[in-house]
Amino acid sequence: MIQVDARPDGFSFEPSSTALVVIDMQRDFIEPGGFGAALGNDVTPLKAIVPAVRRLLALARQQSLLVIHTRESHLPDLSDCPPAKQAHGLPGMRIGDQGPMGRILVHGEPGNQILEEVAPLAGEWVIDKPGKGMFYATGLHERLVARGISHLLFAGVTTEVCVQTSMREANDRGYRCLLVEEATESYFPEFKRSTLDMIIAQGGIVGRTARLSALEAALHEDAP
Ligand code: C5J
Repeated sequence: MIQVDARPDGFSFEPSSTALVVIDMQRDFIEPGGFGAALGNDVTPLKAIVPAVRRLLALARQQSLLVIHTRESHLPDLSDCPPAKQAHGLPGMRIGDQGPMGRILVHGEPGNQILEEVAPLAGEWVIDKPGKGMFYATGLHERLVARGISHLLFAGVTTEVCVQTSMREANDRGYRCLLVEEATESYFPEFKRSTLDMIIAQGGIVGRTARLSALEAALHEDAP
């Protein structure tokens, strides 16, 4: 059993029943010249977590954890995008509109791809999700149950939207969750801080958070 020094208290997991979930590390959210930047967001803090996500991926791969990557992604005909979701956002910059890197949040478009630096390897799961959360309309829960996964380590963007939604959905479905603090980011620093605070409040109401170094130390201590 791996024991991680986490907040508000420890997080224990068996690698064989744990998956790393990397949420939406997509060009449109992270690269200058993408959809996120076109909305007026500073993408610099998001780009800055790439080395931490790479370290986390390396660690997970070394330990043979299941690795899952998600993309916020809709079918080209938007049949999987409820009108209420499509109606959100600035006019001309909504899901399916032409953005700076192709149609916004549409499967197969250049901006919808995962950054090369953190790209999935063969055999890793890639989940295209039409929601903010990773369980809505993806069949992921059934796949995780079939695989015997009970614990999830989270990374990715943005902390308060798709990461937090996925973590809450996961906790409701019975998974124990840990968010790796340096491997997640928001366009709004105060939203990231608040999300971490929300997760660990009230005895860790939806999970735990930990520094990447704490996870690395725990896994290396356990190494033969
Ligand atoms: C957003 C996401 N922020 N991946 N998506 O719309 O968090």
